[in-house]
Amino acid sequence: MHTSGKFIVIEGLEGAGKSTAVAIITQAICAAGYTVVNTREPGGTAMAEAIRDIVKHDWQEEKVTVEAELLLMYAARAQLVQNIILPNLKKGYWVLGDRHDMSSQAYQGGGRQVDQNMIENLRAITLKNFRPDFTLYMDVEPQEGLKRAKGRGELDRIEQEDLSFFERTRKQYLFLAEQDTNCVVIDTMQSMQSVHKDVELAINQFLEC
Ligand code: T5A
Repeated sequence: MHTSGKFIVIEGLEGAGKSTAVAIITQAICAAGYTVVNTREPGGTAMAEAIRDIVKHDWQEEKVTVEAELLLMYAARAQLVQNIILPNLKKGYWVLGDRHDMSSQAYQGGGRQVDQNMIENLRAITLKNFRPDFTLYMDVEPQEGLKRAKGRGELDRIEQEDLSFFERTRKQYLFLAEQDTNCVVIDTMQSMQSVHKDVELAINQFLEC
């Protein structure tokens, strides 16, 4: 599939500092003279935002099952990729995603221990050969990430999972990051100032390529 803009993705556990990274990268891309479109997953279209609400808070009194969660993540991704990401890339804009497919591989594949073949099949149906041009994985120890997330307010449905869920998710993130030559890992256990510097360095190196 031919696109002329670039698709950059920020990944990481809750409290990893993705919002800060998004702000730094948006600024760097704009400074390089490109138009940036920001997206988030699940979400980013009217329907995908409704799905976000369900996966973050359950549906009224009805619990979201593991299978429904997986399918909803991909339904939201299909809406966002077809309606927002691809049309903007075709216009030559850069798209900066707060989460994308690596989140499903890590949370549903690692955290929920869903069979990888099942995820691969959904990925093939939804994305075909579409992949990010560059991914920044913001690595944080789960305990620290959850502490930061708690400091920000009430925890949502997924954030209330136990520590072992986030440990499995992080392990899978690290495994995926190591395999992906277009992915850079940022250590966010450092001070915010050091994280800021590392993010700037990574995006500037990508922009210089
Ligand atoms: N999900 C999503 C799936 O399970 N499968 C999928 O396929 C997809 C797409 C989405 C949820 O859905 C799940 C994953 C999630 O559980 P979300 O709101 O998009 O939810 O994601 P969250 O991770 O919950 O978003 P957060 O806002 O918690 O994470 P951020 O953006 O990484 O954290 P941020 O930047 O707001 O930072 C949190 C706090 O930490 C501080 C910040 O100032 C802030 O107060 N902080 C630091 N403090 C000290 N030192 C540092 N280095 C710091 N960096 C940040």
